[in-house]
Amino acid sequence: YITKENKQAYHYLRRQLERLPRNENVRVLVVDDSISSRHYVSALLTRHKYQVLEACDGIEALAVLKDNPDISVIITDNEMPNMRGEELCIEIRRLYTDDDKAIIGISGVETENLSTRFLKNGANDYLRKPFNAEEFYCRLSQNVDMLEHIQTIRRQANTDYLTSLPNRRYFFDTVKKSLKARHKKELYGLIAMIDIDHFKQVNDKYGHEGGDAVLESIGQAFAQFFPNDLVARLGGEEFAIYFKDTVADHCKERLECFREYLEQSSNELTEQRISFTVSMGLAAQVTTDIESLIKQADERLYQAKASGRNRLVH
Ligand code: GH3
Ligand code: MG
Ligand code: MG
Ligand code: MG
Ligand code: MG
Repeated sequence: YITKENKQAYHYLRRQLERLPRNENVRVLVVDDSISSRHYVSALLTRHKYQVLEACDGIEALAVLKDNPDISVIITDNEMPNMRGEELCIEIRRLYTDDDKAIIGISGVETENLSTRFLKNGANDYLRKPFNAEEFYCRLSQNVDMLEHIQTIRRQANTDYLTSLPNRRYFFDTVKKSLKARHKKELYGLIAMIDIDHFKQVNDKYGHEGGDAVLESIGQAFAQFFPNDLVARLGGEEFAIYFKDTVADHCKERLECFREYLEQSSNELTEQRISFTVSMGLAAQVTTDIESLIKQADERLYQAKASGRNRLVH
């Protein structure tokens, strides 16, 4: 018959089974100088389908991390030659953001306050050897869940919900960094501002859903025409492109090509076959100041509007 305990065990096992397919995408690095402990932990991980990498000390661990940036969890012993696990934690936290990797410390030798030191140095969790396999799986999957939640929230914070394009926040953060690098090499920063023409009329004629469909479809068209550049929805029906590695002349041609494509075929993008055009302003400056580039692009966009719309001013 079903007791409370075996009901809990049943639910636990079901949850673990549901996790197995997901675990296949989780890479775990096991760091331990003892071959037998390392293999024991690796075997536990493999049994639950995690992808396992191994290192015999902190130095090797840092090299493996460098070669495999997608490792998300590090399980480390403490007593090891060259570098102790608690020191490895400090190094990992210095090199990688704490929402990128989780660290679980393990040790059989419980020196004073070791668990506290591990946690203070940036570990997320600590297990004492010998440990219980179920507890190990629970702590590991909780840490993986936490990383995934943070990544989801970060992705959502940087993405426009309607078009799935990067949003204003992501655009400004990324472009500011990139402008610094381009400025050092004395290269132009290039930004285009794009605004849909008479978009209010689209909403008036086709309703808000029609307007939304246009925004979604232009988002996809942007992604196709400018796959290697940063295209963002800055707000409303206004978009910006930051050109990563190119010269002003190429940008002009490609923007012109995009404008022509919309003029001729925008109606193919939506079910309601809504035609629309865009106006664009392109700015080019050797600068680290994103505001000044945006201002120039905006002024040129305004000129494009004032001189009849459906055109690029550069
Ligand atoms: P112009 O050619 O001068 O740019 O004219 P316009 O009508 O495009 O510009 P205006 O700034 O007057 O109007 C922009 C409109 O975009 C008003 C607003 O209701 C609409 N809009 C902004 N965001 C959204 C959205 O997310 N969905 C929909 N459907 N409409 C939006
Ligand atoms: Mg050891
Ligand atoms: Mg507009
Ligand atoms: Mg307007
Ligand atoms: Mg506008």
